[in-house]
Amino acid sequence: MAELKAPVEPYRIKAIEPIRSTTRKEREALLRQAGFNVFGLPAEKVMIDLLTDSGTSAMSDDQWAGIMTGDESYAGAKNFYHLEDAVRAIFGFTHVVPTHQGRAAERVLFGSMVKKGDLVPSNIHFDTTRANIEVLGAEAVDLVRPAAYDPDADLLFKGDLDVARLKKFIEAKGAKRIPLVMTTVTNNSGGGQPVSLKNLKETSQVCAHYEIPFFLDACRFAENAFFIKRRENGYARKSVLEVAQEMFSYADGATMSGKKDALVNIGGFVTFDDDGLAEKVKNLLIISEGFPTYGGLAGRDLEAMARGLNEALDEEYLEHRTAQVAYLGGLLDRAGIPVFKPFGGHAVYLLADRFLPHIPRAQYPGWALTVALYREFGIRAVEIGGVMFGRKTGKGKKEVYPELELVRLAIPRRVYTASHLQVVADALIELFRNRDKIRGLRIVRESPFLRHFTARLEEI
Ligand code: P70
Repeated sequence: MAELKAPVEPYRIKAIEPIRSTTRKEREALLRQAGFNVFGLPAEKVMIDLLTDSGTSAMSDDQWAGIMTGDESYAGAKNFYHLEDAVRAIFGFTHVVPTHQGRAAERVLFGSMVKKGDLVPSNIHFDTTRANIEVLGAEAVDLVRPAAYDPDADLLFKGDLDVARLKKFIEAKGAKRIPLVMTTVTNNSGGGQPVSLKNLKETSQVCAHYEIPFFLDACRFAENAFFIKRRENGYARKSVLEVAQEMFSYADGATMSGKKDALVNIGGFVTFDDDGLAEKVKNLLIISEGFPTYGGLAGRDLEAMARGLNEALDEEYLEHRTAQVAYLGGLLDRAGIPVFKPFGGHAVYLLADRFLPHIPRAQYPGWALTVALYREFGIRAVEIGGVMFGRKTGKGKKEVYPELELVRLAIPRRVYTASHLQVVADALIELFRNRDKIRGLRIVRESPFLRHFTARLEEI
């Protein structure tokens, strides 16, 4: 078996945040209070927090220095222009509209383009894009190739949209009902897998043929660009920035959660060229987010995001980031723990249905695994499975489950060291040995949209 080398952190630690330990008894009580939902836990009671890579990054000294240069004028703060310059240089679109985070970018964009009865295809929509489409009475449609749902299929670009399916879909439903097509890079709901430039180009050609705008959900664009540089023929000598520029050259615009690949704790934006669309988007923005030069953010946040966008394209950083994911994944895989392969850009995904074959889908094995991981070891992960994406449909309101029942171990950017990852691997290896003891759950309270954030459950 190949040696697994701990990746060396390409940073040293200047400010620290203590990690506190808890007892199993304490964690048991906290789980009960939280309705067996790890979103309900106080973060201080979590030892290693792999709930999300969103907004959890450590900022650099340069970003913190930028915070002090925040211009808090209501309109036209200089930091907005810095952000605009940074986004234009990478994304290449003229309009840059800041929002407080990614889902707000989605809301103002979809609110301006999507109406009831419309269809919005994607490779796989993530939870907030799906919800922001459904809330408008439109339908979010996932059009990846079947292999994207096969955790063992060893594909370089498993996040690719199925272009032939897209074409058929447009022909069958009519372009009029499709206000935009959106590709998520990397594909978060499908193992954090990259999308190739070839695929982006082909998707854009199909969209152009039918005159349908093509947008990227660009949260993890830098990680996607890094995979392209490493894996796609002809890109090894390009810089990650050049690859990213080419990615965006095929699109008409993008939504961005700065909480991922802009290395900030809060922030996002939507960017595109269409002037008419800009007017609509900015009007919606003013009602809910704020004036178009701040969009719900402080000047200092805009500055941190402008600087973070460039840092995220640093190749040593990206090399280490993807190596961290592969290291944790490798430690688990070597121990026989079922994991989604190949390893993606921001997280390791456990195959919860294989980890816990004794728990039926109706009792949410992925959720059960997140509960057990916290109870036994104080580690927090997130379920991306039946609770997040289950849908009650048809007459009997029978619940239909998504293809994949995953637990995501998301790695915050620049936060944890290789030894933290080793601790996580050891914990999971022990949990796997005692997996028979883990029990399923039932939902006792849920909300109609994005129920996973607030649902309360009980153990069966
Ligand atoms: C995550 C978070 C956010 C996200 C995303 C993609 C591909 C848009 C957004 C929205 C959400 C999350 C999930 C579980 C636990 C905590 C948080 N993804 N598109 O971790 O962006 O959050 O800024 O509104 O992944 O993957 P925003």
